[in-house]
Amino acid sequence: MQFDIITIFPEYFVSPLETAVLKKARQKGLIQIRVINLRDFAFDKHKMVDDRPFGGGEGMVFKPEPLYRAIDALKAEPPAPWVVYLSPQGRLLNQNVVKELYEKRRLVLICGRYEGIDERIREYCIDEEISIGDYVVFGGEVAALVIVEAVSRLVPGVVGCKDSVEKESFSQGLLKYPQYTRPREFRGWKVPEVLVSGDHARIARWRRQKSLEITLKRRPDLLKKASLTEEDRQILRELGWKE
Ligand code: 9D3
Repeated sequence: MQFDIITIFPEYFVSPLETAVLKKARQKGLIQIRVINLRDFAFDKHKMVDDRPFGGGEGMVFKPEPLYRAIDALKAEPPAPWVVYLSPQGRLLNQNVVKELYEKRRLVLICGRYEGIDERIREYCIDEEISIGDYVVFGGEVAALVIVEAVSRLVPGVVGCKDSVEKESFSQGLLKYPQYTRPREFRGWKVPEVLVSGDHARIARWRRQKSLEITLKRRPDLLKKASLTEEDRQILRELGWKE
């Protein structure tokens, strides 16, 4: 999997890309990540990447020329990339979108700042626009990192155990059951007896029950798409679930 990130703040990416799982995945050659400084494609004396909006108004807009050159240089290298612009106007990211992006195999991620980019770049150079959620951040950099992490996890070998990618939250459609570790009693707070019973079938039933309870309480919307057995449905109905 290959990622090319276009940004005016390349330093922002230094430690995240050199830490923990991403660092390992890059060392192993499972993912390739390049951070491209947009200013390197600004050829004027002051390396200007932004300008005032035509028609007036607050803020600055990314000029078309540096962005065009940066994208064009990346598109010239095979294989053809999928070009994503991170913006609050984009399609909402979720695990299905993450899977689609993974299937592209090569992504160019453009981080916006200020009031956005010249509309002609959006119209002629970008394949899709993505938002990471309905809240406001300073720019596209944090969104690019979210995509790099979420997509990299799908690359075989990046996450230690294949099971943990497939079984977890959202993949299976339910939230996770509660976990406990030693000590069995902490400040008088005890670990549920079932978990230390050694009865693996009972533990599995308890965990499924807790997953269903927590999902119903916090994210009932997820239940519509979750793969539920008739026994799951019965448990949920007893908890007050209205299908
Ligand atoms: C003050 C400008 N706002 C007026 C409508 C719009 C605005 C533009 C750019 C607000 C924030 C930003 C910076 N954010 C991003 O570039 C961004 C983002 C986000 O803020 N939320 C969720 N996903 C994303 S992806 C890129």
